[in-house]
Amino acid sequence: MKALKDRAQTVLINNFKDGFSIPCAKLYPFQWFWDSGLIAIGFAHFEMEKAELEIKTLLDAQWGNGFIPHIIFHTDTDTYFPGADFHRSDLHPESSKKYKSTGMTQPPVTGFVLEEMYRISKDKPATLKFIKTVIDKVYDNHNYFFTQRDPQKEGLVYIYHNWESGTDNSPIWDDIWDTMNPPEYNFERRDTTHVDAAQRPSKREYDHYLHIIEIAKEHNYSDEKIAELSPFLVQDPLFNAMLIKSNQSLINLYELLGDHTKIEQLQQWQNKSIKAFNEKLYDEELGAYIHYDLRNEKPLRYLSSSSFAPLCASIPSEARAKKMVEVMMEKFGGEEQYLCASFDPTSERFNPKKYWRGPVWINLNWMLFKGLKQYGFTEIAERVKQDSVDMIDKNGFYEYFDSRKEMHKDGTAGYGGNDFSWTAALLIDMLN
Ligand code: 2M8
Repeated sequence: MKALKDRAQTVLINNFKDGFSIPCAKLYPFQWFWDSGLIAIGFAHFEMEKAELEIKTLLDAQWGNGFIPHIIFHTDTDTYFPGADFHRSDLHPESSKKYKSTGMTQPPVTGFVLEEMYRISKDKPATLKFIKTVIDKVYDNHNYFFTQRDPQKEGLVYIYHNWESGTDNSPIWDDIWDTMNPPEYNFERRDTTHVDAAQRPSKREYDHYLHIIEIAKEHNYSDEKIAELSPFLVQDPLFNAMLIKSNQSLINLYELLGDHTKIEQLQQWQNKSIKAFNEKLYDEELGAYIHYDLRNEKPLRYLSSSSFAPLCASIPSEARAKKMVEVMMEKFGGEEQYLCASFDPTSERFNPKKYWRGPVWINLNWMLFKGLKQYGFTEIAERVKQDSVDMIDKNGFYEYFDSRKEMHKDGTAGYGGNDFSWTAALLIDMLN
C-alpha cells in the first residue's frame, strides 16, 4: 500500500500549480470548486501548507454576495471548452474583479473539508488558527445558498445547471432534456481531444448545457431571474447533503473556536434543511433519496450513487439507513460489480463506460465509505474502500472506472482523465 500512497502523492504534487490544483492535466486545466476541497483533504495528510493554500486561493475568488464559482480560470490555456470568454462572470455585478470564473457553483464541500483538515492535522492549534482566517467566508457562502437559492423557503437549495451537480451527464437529467429544445450550437469541443468521445457526453447534451448558460447570461446571472426562468432547476440530494454536512462542520468548528455569533443561525438552517430533506427527497418505494425537478414540480425517481450520499451527512434515521444499504447492496452491490456504480446498474439507462451514467467515481465512494462507517456498516464500508483500492491498483489513478469486475482483467478499465487529483487525494485519506 505504501507504493500506492506514494504514487498518489506524486499525482497531487504534479497537479499542484501556482497556489491551486488542477483536477487533471489538459482535460481540466483550472481550479474547480469541489475538486479543490477534496484535494485539500489529500494534501492535509502530507503537506498541510498546500492544503491551506488550496482553500485560501479558492476563497479568494469568492464573489461579493458569498457565491463561490465552480471554475476559476487562473490561466489562459485553451485546452478546455467552454472557457472564461464563454462564461463571462463579469456580467454579474458582484463577481470577483480579480479572477475570471464561471457563473455557476458546485457541491459546497468547503465546510466539511475544513473539519477534515482539523481531524487530520498533527498541529491542531496551527490548523485552527488557519481555519479562523477563512471560516467566515464559508459561512457567507452558506448564507448565499440559504437566502438566494431557496425561492420557496423550504430549506432545500436548487441547482440551475447539471454542471452544478458535479454529476454532469447523469441519466437523471435526460428527463429534463426532454422538456427542452435548445438550438444546435456551433462550437469546438476540447474534452474529446483528450478522452475517447464514447466516455464523454454527446454533442446534443452539450447544446443543452450551453443553452442554460446563455439564458443565465442574458440575465447577468441574477439568482432571481434564474429561479424564474431556467429550464433546469433541481433540488439535488448530493448537493444538499454536502451543504448540510458542511453546515454541521461549521457549527462544530465555531464551537471549537469559541465563537458563538453564528451558531444559532447555522442551527436553524440545519434543522429546517434536514427536516425538508427527509420529507421531500426520500422515496419510500425506492428506499433511498431522489432528485426533485423544481421547474416542472415532479420527483425524478431514479437511483444513483447520489441517492446514498446523504448517509455521510447523517441525514437518514437508523431505520432508513438500513433500508438504503439493503437497496444499495441489492442493486449496486452484486458480486460481479464494484461498489458503487454512479447510476442504477439494473436500469436501461445504465452505461458502465460513460462518465456519470454508470462508472464508479472515487469521490462518491469516499462519501459512502464515511457514511457507512458512521452508521456502523463497517464491513460494507471496508468493501467500498477495498473496491476503490483494487480499481486504482489495477488501472491507475483514473477519473472513473468500469463498475463491472470482469472488465478489470487487463488494466484498461479506468476511463476519462488519468493521474486524476481527487482519486489520488481520497485514496490517501481512505488508506490512513
Ligand atoms: C467534470 O465536469 C466538468 C464541468 O464542470 C466537465 O466535464 O467539463 C465533473 O466530473 C465535475 O464533477 C468535476 O468537478 C470536473 C473536474 O473534475 O469534471
